[in-house]
Amino acid sequence: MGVSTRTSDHAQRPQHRARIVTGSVIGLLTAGAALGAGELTAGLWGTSAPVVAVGDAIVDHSPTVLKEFAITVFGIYDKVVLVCGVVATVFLVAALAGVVALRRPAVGYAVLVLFAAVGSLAVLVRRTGEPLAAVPVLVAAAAGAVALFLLLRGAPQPVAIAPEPVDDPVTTGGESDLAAEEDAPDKHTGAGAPDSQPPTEGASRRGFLLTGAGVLTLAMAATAAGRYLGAGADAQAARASLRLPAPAEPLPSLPSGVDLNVPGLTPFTSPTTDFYRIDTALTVPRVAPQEWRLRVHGMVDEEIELSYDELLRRPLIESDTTLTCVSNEVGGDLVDNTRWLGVRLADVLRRAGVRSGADQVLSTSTDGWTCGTPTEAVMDGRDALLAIAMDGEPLPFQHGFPVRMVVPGLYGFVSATKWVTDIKLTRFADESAYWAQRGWAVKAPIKTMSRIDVPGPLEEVPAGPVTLAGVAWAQRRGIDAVEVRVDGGDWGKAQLAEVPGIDTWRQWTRTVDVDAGRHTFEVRATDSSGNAQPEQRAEPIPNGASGWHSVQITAE
Ligand SMILES: Nc1nc2c(c(=O)[nH]1)N[C@H]1C(S)=C(S)[C@@H](COP(=O)(O)O)O[C@H]1N2
Ligand SMILES: [Mo]
Repeated sequence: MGVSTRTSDHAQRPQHRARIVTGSVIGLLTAGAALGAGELTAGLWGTSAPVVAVGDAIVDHSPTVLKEFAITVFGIYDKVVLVCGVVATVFLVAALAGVVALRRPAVGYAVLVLFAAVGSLAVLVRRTGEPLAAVPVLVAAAAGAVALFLLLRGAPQPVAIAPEPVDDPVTTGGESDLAAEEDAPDKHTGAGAPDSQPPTEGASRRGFLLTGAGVLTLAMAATAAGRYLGAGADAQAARASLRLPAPAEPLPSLPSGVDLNVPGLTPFTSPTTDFYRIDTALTVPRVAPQEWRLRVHGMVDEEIELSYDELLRRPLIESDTTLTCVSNEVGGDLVDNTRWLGVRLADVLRRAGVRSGADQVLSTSTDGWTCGTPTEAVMDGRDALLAIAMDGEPLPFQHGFPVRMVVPGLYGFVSATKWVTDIKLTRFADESAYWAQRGWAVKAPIKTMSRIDVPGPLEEVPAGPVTLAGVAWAQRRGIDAVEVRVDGGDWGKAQLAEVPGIDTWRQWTRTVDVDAGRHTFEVRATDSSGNAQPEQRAEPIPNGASGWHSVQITAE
């Protein structure tokens, strides 16, 4: 009797420790699964991750002195420290709850419910009237419950180590806890236990480890994916709540005659949702303005760094500029026009002080794409912008939010860096940009070009008068004339729409008479420097397509 009691004391100590370890692991993994699921759902949902929401709620409801204290002590890392504190608390409570849950699972689930309640409260006090914002918290709790269930089911059952007469109690008690535990299975089953035996503790431990590893992997993957997606959530929220400052130099509203109102003709101002998009980005970068910085360096007198707020405090100007892609084929639609709002890049460069000889403005986007623009083009007085808005709205993410470059007169690949964060003054002789390295031109001014929008290719029209209409562009020079001809006949001048300046495309229209049958219409433009658009065809590579656009139609 006395011996048996003593032996079970020895045996219970390792058991006790094993239970604490197992229980803590279960608790930590459950918390990991819950937080991971919360991060992922928040990332997909576009709201704050549960821990961040709790952190925000704490910030909102803590006294100013405390906030100031945190900022003084932790500086810009105060938010990080706070979130880490929340996470540490969750894990600590979870570890304790896990130990208890091993014996009383209900306690584990109750703690999850408690977390869900606290988390939901934290989200909802901030986002009143948005009950769905609590979804990530609820999903987190549900994932935690599933993980807890699986882990508890797979947990090695603490096996009572019954004293066996042959055992020397001193040896058993003297062994390390780990060794005593490790030995336990053999004592019950012996080596090479037949498969028909109920699962041994060794088997159940392996199962538990597998379950644990699975939960851990999923939790980490979910956290990573959620973080990745969620990075956009901040940016999205910031963009949505952005108030655009008024321009220091507003433009008058567009002349009423910019649109000729011919059905089917491309509108003068491209709706932003239809604006062509060209870039190398697999996923659209979502940069939060509060995180955005522009570094200006290289061949400058003084390197500078600008925050988004600093940029917005500089005088903003408006500019009507038509953007064109060098890959645009004759007749293609990789060209669009809008009114941009931004800061003059020349002003920013002048502040840094451009050194002589720096003939290239090499700009880089957050995703590492580079673009080389002649310094001259930026400094010569044209509306070379660090743009923040188009058509009265903050740039959409896919068009470069929060800041992009726009330089009239140059194809986009040498001028229009989206998500721009770095500008280096350098020499064309020393460094080359992304597309220049890939066989495209180093310098690429936009060629004079015209396009027929109406009638469309192979359209059938009634014989008699047919209205032709389209757009023409020659940014920096302006369109002086557009001519059309039918079936290679005489060129006839088209009527031109009004334009606000020389950097936009210009609508044109002309009515011609056609007999029944097939006809070919051709168009050509002349810019204000007197250059007529050449007939000779050129491929887009290396410096832009050329040639006359034509359409064939049938008149009946
Ligand atoms: N970061 C980045 N900016 C970029 C590009 C790119 O690939 N990455 N492509 C350029 C090209 S080739 C063009 S034509 C314009 C197109 O701008 P949009 O997509 O806003 O129309 O963006 C330019 N800016
Ligand atoms: Mo382009």
